[in-house]
This record gives sequence, structure tokens and C-alpha cells, in this order.
Amino acid sequence: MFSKVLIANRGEIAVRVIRACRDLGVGTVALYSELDHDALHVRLADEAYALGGQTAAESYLNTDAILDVIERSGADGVHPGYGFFSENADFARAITERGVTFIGPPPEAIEVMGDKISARTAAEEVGVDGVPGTTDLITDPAQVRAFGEEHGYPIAIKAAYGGGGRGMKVVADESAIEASIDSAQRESLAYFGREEIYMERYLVAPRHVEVQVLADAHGNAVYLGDRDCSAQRRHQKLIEEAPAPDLPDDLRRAMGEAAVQVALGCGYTNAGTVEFLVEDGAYYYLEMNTRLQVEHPVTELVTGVDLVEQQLRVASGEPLAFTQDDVTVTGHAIEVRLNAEDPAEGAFLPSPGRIDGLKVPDGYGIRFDGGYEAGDEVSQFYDNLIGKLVVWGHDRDVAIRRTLRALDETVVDGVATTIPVDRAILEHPDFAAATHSTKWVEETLDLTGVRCEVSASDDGEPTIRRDLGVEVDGRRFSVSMWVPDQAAAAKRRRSSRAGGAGGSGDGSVTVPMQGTIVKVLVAVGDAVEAGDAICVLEAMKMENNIVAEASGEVTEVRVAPGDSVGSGDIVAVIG
Ligand code: MV4
Repeated sequence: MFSKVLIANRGEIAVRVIRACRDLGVGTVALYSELDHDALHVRLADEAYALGGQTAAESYLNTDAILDVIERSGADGVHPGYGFFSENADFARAITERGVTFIGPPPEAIEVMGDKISARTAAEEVGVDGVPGTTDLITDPAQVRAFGEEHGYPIAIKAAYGGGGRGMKVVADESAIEASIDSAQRESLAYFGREEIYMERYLVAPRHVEVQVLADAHGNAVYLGDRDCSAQRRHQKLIEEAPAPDLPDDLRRAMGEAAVQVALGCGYTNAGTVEFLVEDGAYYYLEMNTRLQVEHPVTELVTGVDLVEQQLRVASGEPLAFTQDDVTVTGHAIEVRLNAEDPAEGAFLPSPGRIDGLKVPDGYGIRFDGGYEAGDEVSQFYDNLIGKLVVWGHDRDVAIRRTLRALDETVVDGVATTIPVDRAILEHPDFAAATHSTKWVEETLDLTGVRCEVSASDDGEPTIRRDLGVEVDGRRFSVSMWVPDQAAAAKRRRSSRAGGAGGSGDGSVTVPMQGTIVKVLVAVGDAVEAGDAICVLEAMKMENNIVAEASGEVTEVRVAPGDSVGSGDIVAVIG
């Protein structure tokens, strides 16, 4: 087992890994950006080191700074969490070259699965089929036309180096082929810097079912049941559950065994997830995620297996202590992601800020995996996942009711949360009947009136305990003190925050949050109306239209696709 593990991440997943290490008597090393100098993961770790910087690129993605801390701390293992460097083969190699263990799969497996075409080929080689499609790159519209004649429409054109649905275009009929190829290539180039594309038949309303796998370095691999993640919008999962409801036993078993074959076929070790689409009683392999996933706790609650403990054991060379026959699934588990976002009737507006109050639910069958406590700040620079409510019940109906009960007990003051939309999903008869697909939240769920007002905590405490970080020579030590709670007082005075795109009334169009410009929709000289989209900003894995506040002529365009912008930056000026 490791003696000291460095967690190359932040927020709830860093907290989750630190807790697992503590359970095993393994020392923990946290990293922090300037904004996170006093974050929960930093307070919980045995040691913490400064990376500097504010944005992810300046901090949690700063390879040199992280490698330097690995060396200084003497860590013998690195857990990447999810996101950041978790699926970066170069990072895994750089760590391994320094004699430190990457707590994840071999870099070769990350590479095979990072390229969607080789990921498809790898599955085909072990007899696991994807959606009918090809592993050829599209170089000529005639290929798509021929595919349409054989398999029919719609067809999905996908980015070979894509992910998260970006670069994917649905071709409804023959007339749309050329335009779809163009826009898939353009989007793919903007997001991933590569324009290779391929195609598959497009499934219109599938369910997203994924299988958790775990493999050791001695050739043993098991699957730990499945999860349904169909309740999502714009590729952001809202609610996940295990097991996937209403799957025939033989299909479930076949999918589990297929997942294990895919893992063994690419030399996989550690925890991983094989994604499938399920439609009309058939399953189709989609891709493999070579990391621990956000929704892993639902699998833990129904199997009793601590996945992070297993990751640490497998990475330190231990063989799996159980076989497939030992794995059982008991009851039902549901995870609700609590994001600092106002559902705003479907607009999902980010709501960063200080969490003035946080009361998490408790009681039988309840687990809360949080990354923040009251007094902590949710920054616009990072993922705004506050925490995850994970609930177990002896069957799905019990789990749904208990999740609603737990949400009733949950209080978050100071930032808006996605709780109202979670409630709308959990109370809906379609969700109860498990007839929902990946399209359901966007196309069927009515979000009229579903919003979250920012509530202010009303306790009159004049002081608050702050566990402050004192940094000495780039290493963090903590000191507790009681200080006047000025931020809470200021927040109480402040009126409710404005959401969406902003402007200053002088014709400048600004962005409301940090992100990347993926498309510019106007040019100097264009006439625009109030409400017209000026550009598309990608932030927190979502595309946001930045709109003009007033009508007029575009006199300046200050951004181009690929530019990084910060909150308040001017993208264009309307004269
Ligand atoms: C598909 C599909 C339908 N047919 N491929 C979206 C993200 C990427 N991982 C693959 N995705 C999809 N691929 C074919 N051939 C539908 C989706 C899809 C989806 C998949 C899983 C979870 C949510 C989704 C939401 C929209 C589309």
C-alpha cells in the first residue's frame, strides 16, 4: 500500500479520495490554487502545497508545478480524480517516469480509449459491437450517402477525438450530408484541434447505461453492476442511479461481460466505465471512460465495494480479493448532483459565490459527498459541483421517496442550486416508470416555474470560524480563528443577482463568466437586434449564447474562436 498519496484535484472528488486514504492509514497531500488556499480538500489533507494561479490552466493543469510538488512531498502515488489530468496519458507517463505510481489505468489504455475510432476498433476486436457504423474516417460525402442507403437515417457524424457530444451532428436526410460534415469538422477543430470525423446510425431516444469495471494487474477483471445516467441535459448528468431500471437479466449480464472483455482487451487496470446506449431491448457499446466517475457512489451503495479503496489496492499491486461470483447488487441507489446553478426554467445559469449556510441531510440510507462547507466559496473558475446526495433504498420507489425526503432537509444559502430541477425529475411519473431516455429532460420535462432563488441565511451570528491557511515556503499550515462575517452581511444587503449575459449600457457586450469562445456569429458592420446572439461561450462544459442587450450596428469584435475570456470581458461593441 502507498505511504503518501498526492491528490491532483480539488472539490468533492479530492475530499472523497482523501477520506479513502485516511481509512487505509495512507498519508494525503493536497494541491491548491490561489482561490483554493482554504478549500475543504486542503483543510482535510495531511499536507497541502501551493500551485499558484487561479484558472485551472494556471493551477490544477500546471504539470511542472504538480511534478515539483510530487517531488517535494515525497508522495509515492498520485490520484487524479476525474477531469483535469485523469485521462491524460502524458501526465500518467511523466509521473511513472519519476518512479511514482499513477492511480489509474496504463497510459496505453488511456490512449486507445481517447481516440473514439480506436476505442470502437478495440471493442470490435473482442466481439463487442457499437451502434452500426464504420471505423473509417469520412473523407467524401459519398461515404455518408452510401451508409444512409444501407442503414437509413438519421446518421450521427462524430468527432474522432471528441467527447461529451461536442462535434457530433445528426444528419436527418441526404440533403443535410454536406452541411453536417462541414459543421462537425468545424466544431471538432474548434474544440479538439483535430477535424477527423466518422459516422454511426443515430439512435433517436436511447437510454445511457454504463458498466463499472475493476481490473487488477494480474489479469483479473470484474464488473460491478450498471448505472443509468439518462437524466441529463446538454451532456451534463443531473441524476444517476444503480442498477439501471428494468433491464432484462440476460441483457444486463451480457453487457457486464462485454464491458469486462473490452477492459481486458485494452490491457486495462484500475477502475473504469464502459458506456452503452440501450434502445428497444438491444445494447450498443459507445466508449470507455478511463477514470473514476462522478457517479461512482451509486455503485458503491448497491455493491458494498469502496471503489477508491479498490483503486488504491489495485494500483499498489494487490490482486483483487473477490471474483465476479462474489459481486452482488442489493437494493437501489440514486445520486443527485448539487450544482451551484439556477435552473431558471431551463436556462441553467451559473451561481458562483459564497455558501453562507449549508445543512446536509442525514438518516438511514443517506450519504453526502461534499466539496464545500458553510463559509466556502464556489468559484466561477471551476466546476460548480457543491456535492452529491447519494441515497440507498431497498427498492427504486423507496430510494426515490427517500431522495425527495433528503432534498427537503437540504438547505443551501448564498448560492442557487439545481435542487428544484432534481425535485421535478424525481416527482415525475415518467421517471417513476423509468420510461425516460437521454432526450427526456430536454424534450419532455416541463421546467416552467422551476427556478432557485438565492436564499440568505438569517442567523445573526456576528462572527464566523475561519480555518485559515498560513503558507510558509509554499507549504500550507492551518490556523483557526473567529472573525467578523462581513461577506455574509454584504450578501444579505445585496439584492438578488442578475444572471445571463451582461452589458454596461454603453453598447459593450460582455461575458458573465470565464470560458472559451467557440463561435463568433457577427462581424463589424452587422446590424443586430436586442437579444441576438453575438458569440457562443463554452463554460462549464456548456455552450452559452452571449446576446446583444440593445439593437444597433456592430462596431467592434474583440474575440475569435478559441480565445479564453474572463467574467466581464468585452466581446463586442454595438454602436
Ligand atoms: C450517440 C447517440 C445516438 N446514436 N450515438 C453523446 C455523447 C457521446 N458520448 C455520445 N453521445 C451520443 N451518441 C449514436 N450513434 C446519442 C448520444 C447522446 C447521449 C449519449 C449518452 C448520454 C446522453 C446523451 C445525450 C444526447 C446524445
